[in-house]
Amino acid sequence: MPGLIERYRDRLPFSAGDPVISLEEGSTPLLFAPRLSERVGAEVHLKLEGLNPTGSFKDRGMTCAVSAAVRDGAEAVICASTGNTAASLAAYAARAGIRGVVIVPEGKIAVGKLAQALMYGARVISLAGNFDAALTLVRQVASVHPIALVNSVNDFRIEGQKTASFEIAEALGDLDALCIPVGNAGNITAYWKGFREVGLAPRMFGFQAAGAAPLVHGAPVAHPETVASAIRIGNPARWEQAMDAMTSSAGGVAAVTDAQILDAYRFLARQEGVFCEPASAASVAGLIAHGAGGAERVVCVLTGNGLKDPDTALSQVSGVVACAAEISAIEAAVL
Ligand code: AN7
Repeated sequence: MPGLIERYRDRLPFSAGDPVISLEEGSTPLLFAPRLSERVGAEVHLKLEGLNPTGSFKDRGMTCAVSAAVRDGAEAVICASTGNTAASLAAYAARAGIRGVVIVPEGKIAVGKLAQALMYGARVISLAGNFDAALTLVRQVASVHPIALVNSVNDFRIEGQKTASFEIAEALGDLDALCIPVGNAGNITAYWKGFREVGLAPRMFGFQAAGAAPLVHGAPVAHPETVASAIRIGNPARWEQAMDAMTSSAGGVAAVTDAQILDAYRFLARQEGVFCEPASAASVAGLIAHGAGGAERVVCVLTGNGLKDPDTALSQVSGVVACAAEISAIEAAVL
């Protein structure tokens, strides 16, 4: 499949001769979830964004943001990140042949994401502060130096990410509700824009981790905490737009506890064969805990791949079975 810019150029801010930096992102599966559907009493589909080239939905936005940066002559791109934006930026910067710089909160990014950012060759800066502090600082740096800021405050990110709604519309025709995790609130903003552009208006339900739920409280959270490190964000940049998406679609925002997130995380792996990362499971945790306003057909966005965070996965399972290299021991272990 061609990448997003090629597929949807007529609905994206790119012209025919513009450079395209792509890893053939998008075109991700929309998988029916029979057991989850039975559990919540609705027809539930999972948008598997973890199957993008770097394992998260960020690639949709990054192909657009980096292509635009290259078009505009940028020699470097920068972001603050809880991990996935960093991995994606690093990959697209490598592909473009420009410098990538990422600022991540010290000790709070999943190990797979860190490995990605480093392998793709970005400069990885570990900040003694959280995501919100990192975002404030990169905005300052990008405002005075010729470095393109590619966090979701960059409108090209929203443009790219809205294409997931186009794909859902193509696959289903229509849907009643969308459940999505909310961190910095770029993705819910993008999905709503995409749905509006194809004439759909599903109810938008955003879910935040209970320890990092500023939209639920109506006030920034100074010290956000959650096992879902990707959405450990206390002051979302797209706050108003996220609230607008939820209110104008008659959806809503609610919190899910870490225990609820981890329950959904295990359920998806064991009952549906889908391994997503903890932040992604917040969409399903929210659907299970709060419902989707009686919607019949629901899409849950699974934003990132489970392989990104092996530490959390291993904390949720019993260990491997040790065994001597003898047939009787093997039989005892297997049977
Ligand atoms: C797996 O990488 O903010 O509400 O810096 O990685 O658009 O922020 C990640 C966010 C959900 C929330 N699921 O999306 C980053 C970053 C996963 C994520 C979100 C993120 P937004």
